[in-house]
Amino acid sequence: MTSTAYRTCPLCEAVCGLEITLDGRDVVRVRGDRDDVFSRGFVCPKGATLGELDQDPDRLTGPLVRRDGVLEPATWDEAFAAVEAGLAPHSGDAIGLYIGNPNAHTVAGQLYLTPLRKALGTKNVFSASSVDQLPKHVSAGLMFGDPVAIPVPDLDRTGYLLMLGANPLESNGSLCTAPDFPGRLKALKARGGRLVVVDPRRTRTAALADRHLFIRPGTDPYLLLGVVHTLFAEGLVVADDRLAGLDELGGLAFPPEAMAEVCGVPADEIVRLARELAAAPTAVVYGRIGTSTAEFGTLTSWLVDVVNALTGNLDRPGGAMIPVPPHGRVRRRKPFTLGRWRSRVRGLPEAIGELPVAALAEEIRTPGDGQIRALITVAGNPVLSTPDGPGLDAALETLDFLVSVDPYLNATTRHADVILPPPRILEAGHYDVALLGFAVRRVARYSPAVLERAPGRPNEAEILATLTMIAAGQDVGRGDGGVARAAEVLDGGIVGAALAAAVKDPASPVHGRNPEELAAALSGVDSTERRLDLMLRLGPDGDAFGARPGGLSLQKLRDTPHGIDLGPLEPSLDAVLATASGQVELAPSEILADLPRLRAGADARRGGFVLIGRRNLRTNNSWSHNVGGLSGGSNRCTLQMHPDDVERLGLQAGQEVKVRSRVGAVATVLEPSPTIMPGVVSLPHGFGHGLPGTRLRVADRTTGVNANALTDPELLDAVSGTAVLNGFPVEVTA
Ligand SMILES: Nc1nc2c(c(=O)[nH]1)N[C@H]1C(S)=C(S)[C@@H](COP(=O)(O)OP(=O)(O)OC[C@H]3O[C@@H](n4cnc5c(=O)[nH]c(N)nc54)[C@H](O)[C@@H]3O)O[C@H]1N2
Ligand SMILES: Nc1nc2c(c(=O)[nH]1)N[C@H]1C(S)=C(S)[C@@H](COP(=O)(O)OP(=O)(O)OC[C@H]3O[C@@H](n4cnc5c(=O)[nH]c(N)nc54)[C@H](O)[C@@H]3O)O[C@H]1N2
Ligand code: SF4
Ligand SMILES: [Mo]
Repeated sequence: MTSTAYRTCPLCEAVCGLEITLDGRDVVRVRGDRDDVFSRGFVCPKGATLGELDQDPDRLTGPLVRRDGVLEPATWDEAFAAVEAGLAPHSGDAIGLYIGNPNAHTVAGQLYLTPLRKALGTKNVFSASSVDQLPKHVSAGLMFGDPVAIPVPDLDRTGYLLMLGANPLESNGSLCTAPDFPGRLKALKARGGRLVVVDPRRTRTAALADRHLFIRPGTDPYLLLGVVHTLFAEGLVVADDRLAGLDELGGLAFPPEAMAEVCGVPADEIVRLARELAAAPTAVVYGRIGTSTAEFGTLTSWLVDVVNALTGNLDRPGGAMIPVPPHGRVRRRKPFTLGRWRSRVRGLPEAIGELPVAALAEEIRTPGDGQIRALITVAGNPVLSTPDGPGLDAALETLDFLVSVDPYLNATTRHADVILPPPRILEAGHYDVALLGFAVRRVARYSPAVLERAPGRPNEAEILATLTMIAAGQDVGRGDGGVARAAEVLDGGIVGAALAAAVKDPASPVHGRNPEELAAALSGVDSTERRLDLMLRLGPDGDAFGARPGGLSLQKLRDTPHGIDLGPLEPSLDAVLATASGQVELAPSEILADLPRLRAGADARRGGFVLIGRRNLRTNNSWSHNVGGLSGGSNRCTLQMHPDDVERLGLQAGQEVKVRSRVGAVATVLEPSPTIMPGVVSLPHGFGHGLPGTRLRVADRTTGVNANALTDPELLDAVSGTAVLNGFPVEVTA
């Protein structure tokens, strides 16, 4: 008997609605949900093969525990007992935590890692953010007071989009949740708007643009400083009394002519960009991975929003807007600060509660007080995804204890002493706690679990809640359903505290009501769902437990499987701003302090090759390669190089070349490509499977090398500690 289910795709930030046809527990077809209010039928190859991923026979069906050196199947009780024993000798900073990217796509990752971090009380928290968007958190934190108040381009209404270092036609977008990004860009052009793409490679997105400007990797801040200079020089700055620091910005001298020499974008083009941005009825600058995992990631992330603010496009329709998701934003009481603590070995600054992952290996390797001896990884594969992966690979082997919450036995988890696999994707409910905060429209959607779990199998929320209890030294009696009880105990406490605060808050729609009654009114199949219900009902669109009839609740979202459209983005800056001054800080001293490094860097970038990454529509970082439907065809892990460079070096298409950086070397196949700038080579990340002890039968057979054997843990964006994955020097030889 077949059945149909609707579920949000958890694989990338586009959060498409999927229509899933099942035969019993088998997925027989996945297509885009044409009635989905946000994605309207769009789907990409990854979403279309979600069934294959979900039913991958290599996904672990139960925990593994290492006994006499060998990972063996165990019961959940045995596995948690092994975790308890493995963590027991360690405390404080000796226990590290690594949080991977898929946590942005699960309810468990969003709601249960904060309690785990608190229970661990360690300074040694790391995540994929410091190989990704951390510079944007830091710039938003310093400018707006809140590191998650990240403005997104108002894609559907803007008249002019300047895009730097992003390739949404392959990635489907990031820090800009917009299902069918390609369609939205075409709509922009169809309504007479313009798209300008700045990228060292003529990507598919660049090919769609009205104009594509090649830029030398890592030099975007020079281009944007040239734009800022021009806006001031030509009197194009739009006054706004919410902006602080205009005088300091106006005093920075970065003339386009000098900037052009460094970044390779002609001075007249820089001036033209400034004039077009100022003249367009609405315009927005948007920068992503290529601007963030780069030498001056924070400076560039900051400049993107500086230009948006100076041209009057911050917080206005068609410009850059800070989304308020249906479950609301937590208003910060204290403005963001950077560097509340530092890493032990290199003294790198903390940001948003974590340290740069580029420091993880040395924190494991270097003896002394606070050395990491036990590590927890949750949905991460840092051996393939972070700088000097092979170095980290070796360091993990020296740990006393490693526990990984992960469905796969892969490059990272093969070192684990215990692996705790979450159940199938379709066995968990889904709500985009993180990504709706970056969405280009206000949308609400909940997908209940499609399939039931095997009895006794915990879901990921319960796994993380149990780890939290273990870390806190609390005994919830794990046997006999105690894993579920851990989540209930944790959630009960969180719900109780949230309601107690809400009823005391005169600004809350439930002010003065009885918190026990409200708690009893929450609905859901488990405590996780009740927590979501609470967030929705107290959110800006919520029913406020009856005070706002017709408002959102989890039940209302259950009743509307294709989602509820809440309309376009609305100005939100006044409600969101959390700086001490109450203004937008356009010239934070922590960021300006990096300008001398930028001025010095201008001379350093001459000669030799620099390497950049690239993404492909059929990959998802390091963990899509086990899906047969995505992995066939030609080798995608090639080194792209401009034909002139190929000829100059006397190399041949298809030959094996050696790529060497300061830290390592890989051998890969050369692919001449006119799409890439001379002097630049490109290698994708996420490959390098087939290490001993892994169980990824499809991925282990694919060709491809670990690009992070080349990336250098010493090369960081100085302000945020984010790794330089784009634009670092390499040597290429036959
Ligand atoms: N298919 C697919 N989709 C994905 C992923 C995936 O692995 N595969 N990963 C997901 C994740 S985790 C993320 S964070 C997003 C990322 O989403 P995007 O930011 O769109 O990522 P990329 O496609 O890597 O695009 C980055 C672009 O920056 C360019 N670039 C490199 N260096 C520079 C530079 O110095 N300056 C400028 N201006 N450009 C530069 C590159 O040539 C590339 O075209 O994608 C998500 N979506
Ligand atoms: N050279 C280079 N390196 C890069 C990048 C680059 O552009 N160039 N991009 C960087 C970016 S943007 C990112 S986000 C990082 C990603 O870095 P990571 O998050 O460390 O790595 P992923 O490859 O996304 O691995 C995800 C892991 O989560 C597991 N997993 C999948 N779904 C679930 C789930 O539901 N629950 C749990 N518990 N586990 C799950 C997978 O099996 C896999 O082990 O890589 C970064 N690395
Ligand atoms: S674009 Fe992203 S969210 Fe949409 S189907 Fe593809 S992987 Fe899933
Ligand atoms: Mo990412």
